[in-house]
Amino acid sequence: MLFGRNKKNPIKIRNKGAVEWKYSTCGYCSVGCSIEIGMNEDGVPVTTRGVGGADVNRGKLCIKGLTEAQIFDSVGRGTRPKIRQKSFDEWEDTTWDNALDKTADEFKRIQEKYGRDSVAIISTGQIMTEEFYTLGKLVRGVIGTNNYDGNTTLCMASAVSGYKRSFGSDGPPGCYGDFEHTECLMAFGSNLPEQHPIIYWRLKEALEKRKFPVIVIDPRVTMFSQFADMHLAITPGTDLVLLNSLAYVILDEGLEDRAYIDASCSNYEKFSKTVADYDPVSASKICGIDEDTIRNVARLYAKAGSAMSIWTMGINQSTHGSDGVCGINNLNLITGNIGKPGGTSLSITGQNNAMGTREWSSCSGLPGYRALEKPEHREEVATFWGIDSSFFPEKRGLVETDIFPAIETGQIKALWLVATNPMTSMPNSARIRKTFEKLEFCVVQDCYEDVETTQYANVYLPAALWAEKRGCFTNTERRVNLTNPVVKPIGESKSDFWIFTQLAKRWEQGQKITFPDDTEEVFEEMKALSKGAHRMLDISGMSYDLIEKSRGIQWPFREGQDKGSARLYTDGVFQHGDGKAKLMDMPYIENNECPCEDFPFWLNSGRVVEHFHTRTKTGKVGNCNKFSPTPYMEINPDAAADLGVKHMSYVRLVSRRGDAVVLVQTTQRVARNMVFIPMHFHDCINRLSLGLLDPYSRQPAFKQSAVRIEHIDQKEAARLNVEMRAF
Ligand SMILES: Nc1nc2c(c(=O)[nH]1)N[C@H]1C(S)=C(S)[C@@H](COP(=O)(O)OP(=O)(O)OC[C@H]3O[C@@H](n4cnc5c(=O)[nH]c(N)nc54)[C@H](O)[C@@H]3O)O[C@H]1N2
Ligand SMILES: Nc1nc2c(c(=O)[nH]1)N[C@H]1C(S)=C(S)[C@@H](COP(=O)(O)OP(=O)(O)OC[C@H]3O[C@@H](n4cnc5c(=O)[nH]c(N)nc54)[C@H](O)[C@@H]3O)O[C@H]1N2
Ligand code: SF4
Ligand SMILES: [Mo]
Repeated sequence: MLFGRNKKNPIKIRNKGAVEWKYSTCGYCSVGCSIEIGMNEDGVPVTTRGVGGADVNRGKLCIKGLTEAQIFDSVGRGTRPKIRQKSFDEWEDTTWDNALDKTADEFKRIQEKYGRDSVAIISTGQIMTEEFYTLGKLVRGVIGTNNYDGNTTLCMASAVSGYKRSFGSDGPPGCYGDFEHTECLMAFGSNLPEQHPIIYWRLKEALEKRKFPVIVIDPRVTMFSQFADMHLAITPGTDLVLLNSLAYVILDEGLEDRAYIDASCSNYEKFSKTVADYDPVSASKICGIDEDTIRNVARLYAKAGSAMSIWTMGINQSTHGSDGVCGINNLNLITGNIGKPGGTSLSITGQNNAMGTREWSSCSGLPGYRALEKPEHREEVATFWGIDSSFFPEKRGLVETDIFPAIETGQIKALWLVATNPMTSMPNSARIRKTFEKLEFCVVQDCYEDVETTQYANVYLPAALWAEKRGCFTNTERRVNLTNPVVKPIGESKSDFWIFTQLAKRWEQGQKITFPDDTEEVFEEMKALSKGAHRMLDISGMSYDLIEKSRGIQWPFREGQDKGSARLYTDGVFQHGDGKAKLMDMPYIENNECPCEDFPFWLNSGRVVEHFHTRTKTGKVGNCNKFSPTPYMEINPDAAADLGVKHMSYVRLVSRRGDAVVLVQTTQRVARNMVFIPMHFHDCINRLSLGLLDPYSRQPAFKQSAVRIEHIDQKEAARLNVEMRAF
């Protein structure tokens, strides 16, 4: 029976019975939304809402934030420490003492036998900043291995490296408020509406008040490109060529900001000589963007009163990732668009606390953007912690993508994973799986015990989830925000902070160094370490109370200041020794695994709005999982027709590394020579990916490899798909 529109029942939002709301920060992505968690009469989290007075999200949340209350007690949460003698033995529940004793004993045994660096530690971008700082203290100050890194090598390493090469330091110089001022925005390899929905909403709000051109550079027709004024469907891996060519046009037509270049930039001669080879006619042949468009975009950008660029994984995850970042920085430097309202080079970060690890974890050096390579920094931190500075290595050790090959060759024997799932997220999973088999000892510390890496773990440490603990996250725009514990950690699980401090006690040196009892004390310690006239990363004016009241504060925020700093480098002075930014001269060298006769399709990968990474969380939330419950591939309908492949049938994809069975989704989003697969599924995209490394950042080129498509018996495929998922 048909009802008239006005007779339809209105949508009813079920009353979830929240009687109290508790303040926190969303635990998923780097947008850093302030969130309130609704508790029912029994003190159980039942729902969430955005915080109206928070500058970041102004009351809004995306689908992940809106369903976040469902992940506290979802299936797969680890509630007890577990232990087993060999990887494939049965798990046994154990006590915390046992699990931690075993971990410390094995690390000590292995270090004694094979050397200090034979134990590797890989952490994350998803624990609290105070936890990062504490882990850094434990690793650098107590355990003493130099093979310590985070999953941020898969994510933000190219941005970090590019910022350092251009500006002399890491630290995104802009903020979301720049949308309100800019006259032209370019987005490179970023699908903002799906991956950073609330930043996108901020951009849309700005666009509703005042029109300015939005240009999206992405080989795929993303949601962002559909909303943009111009979409530049670039040939994968060639952004550097486009960027050099944009600079060519700007210099050739005299559109540069000469005064800014003279006052604030070095290396102009070499830079201008290199970009002189990238005239739009030659560049268009490589990057696939026609010469007129290159000229138009260059003029539009250079003539705008202020112009900004944002970028995410389409740039970072490439063999030219670091160069791409420098290319974006070059563009903004020669047009005088750094540190001014609406003029910036803003890397959109990934995980909720990818920034916190960059700042404080000591993964790439020492806390507070200090470097192992600088004797004065080693001395300063050693004195502060009360240890001998000779205990520190004099340069950074291996990063995640070099740690796995070092396990393969037997150089590393033990691995401790904190909040990361490389079995699913590293390229070439078959090789990673073999690598795990070579370990003598493996510890997995995760909120979920069903994470794939536990297959190879000897010890599993159940960690508390984000809002079961207290501490800070830093978001994309350098805003430090507070997370509060709204419930106790589930079962016997413990905060990562507790785990680190308890483990520290099991070393003699760990008893000598002070590890505070709670995270607020740790924050005070970090504040003290951040203070200094020339320190950019100064948080000395912050306190937990003030952070919560302000709904987040941007650093630098020095003692006595009444407002955080929206932008860096506003005075045109940079962190290189000469105070200048360096214009980088970077010729393009083609080294991608390009499509060929045997593997005729580009394999691109990325994300969808409803899932987060390896789905340990969103895979268990009904409203997220129902949109894409199984691995699938986007293919152009014409390419599908050529191959006789039908929409919603299964195919086998084959690369030089391995194969994967996926469901076909025909769509014009991808070109005829490209397929796209979401990264979220285990035993899928990364069975195929190559992941060549960027020479500076060592970040894998997840988005550029080659595959072929083969037919597969449909019943066999359905069976295989179930079996593969079940492993
Ligand atoms: N819903 C959701 N949101 C998330 C996450 C999530 O898992 N789910 N993860 C968070 C994290 S950690 C991260 S790092 C971010 C990632 O955020 P994004 O980088 O925006 O997401 P991706 O889909 O990985 O990649 C972005 C785009 O890069 C394009 N691309 C591929 N190759 C190239 C190229 O050569 N050049 C250019 N210009 N573009 C290219 C792809 O087609 C894709 O559309 O998202 C964060 N937010
Ligand atoms: N093909 C392809 N592969 C990719 C990418 C791509 O675009 N394409 N993107 C890459 C990028 S940008 C990223 S960031 C990585 C992400 O890769 P991973 O870091 O491996 O993925 P996650 O699923 O986020 O894993 C984080 C784990 O930490 C756990 N966890 C969450 N919070 C906490 C906590 O507070 N404490 C503890 N102890 N555990 C916690 C979660 O349950 C989860 O198991 O994937 C990379 N891999
Ligand atoms: S945009 Fe990011 S931080 Fe905001 S609610 Fe969504 S997942 Fe959470
Ligand atoms: Mo990421």
